[in-house]
Amino acid sequence: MKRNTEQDRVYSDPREQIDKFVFDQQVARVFPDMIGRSVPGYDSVINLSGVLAAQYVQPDTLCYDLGCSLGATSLAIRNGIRVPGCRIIAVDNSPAMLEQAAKRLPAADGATPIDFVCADITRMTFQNTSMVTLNFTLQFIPLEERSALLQRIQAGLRPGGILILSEKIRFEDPEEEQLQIEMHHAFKRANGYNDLEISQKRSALENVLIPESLARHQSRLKQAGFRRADLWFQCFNFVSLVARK
Ligand code: GEK
Repeated sequence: MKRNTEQDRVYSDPREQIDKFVFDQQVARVFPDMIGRSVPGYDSVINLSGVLAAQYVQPDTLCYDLGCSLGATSLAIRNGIRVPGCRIIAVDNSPAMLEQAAKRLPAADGATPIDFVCADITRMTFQNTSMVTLNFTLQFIPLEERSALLQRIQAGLRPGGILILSEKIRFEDPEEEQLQIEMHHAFKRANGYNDLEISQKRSALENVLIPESLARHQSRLKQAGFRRADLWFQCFNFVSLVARK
């Protein structure tokens, strides 16, 4: 998706009190700029989701893009799909995000349709799907709801179907954790964020974005019934896994 949006300056002015981070209009307006400058490897993960769609999406199935924000992953999947009869269900519970998504979606006659749905993904069931994406979304779901969500996704997948799970992770080794955070902050500074913006955003995300270790993700995916869950991408403390039914 093109980054022809306003620049993210949400945390640039000093705040007396930092409220919890929410996906409101202010964030939705600058979202492509915000996520591109904050998540190392974001563009690669999104574009490669399209490559995986070309490989694994099966004819006459649904693809679910969960926590779709402005629809970047949905667009990559639509560009990637090579088989007929598919639909993409793009879900987010932020009306502000979906409003921006609708404004930006380029028309593509004849291509796989994308339905934007405003819903809480922890309250959904999934059916007849060959590809599900959770690109940087599970990290915002309460810890106690994560297993049940993954089990429902697994249940809705057809044999051979995949889940792409992309997340910020934490590391068990305290020194590695520190070094990865240091490198992530260097990435943000290189993209124009200053130390005040970095620290205010970090406070706002405390207990809102809850990262877990790679091992924890892999064991939960196995418990949810996935045959395997393999790492296919890592950049600093951001990873993507492909889990297979
Ligand atoms: C991208 N995947 O550009 N139900 C539905 N949506 C939710 C829920 C929920 N319970 N909780 C959070 N969200 C996108 C980027 S952003 C990642 C995903 C980030 C939504 C939330 O509204 C937001 O749009 C998205 O999950 C997370 O490829 O901002 O770091």
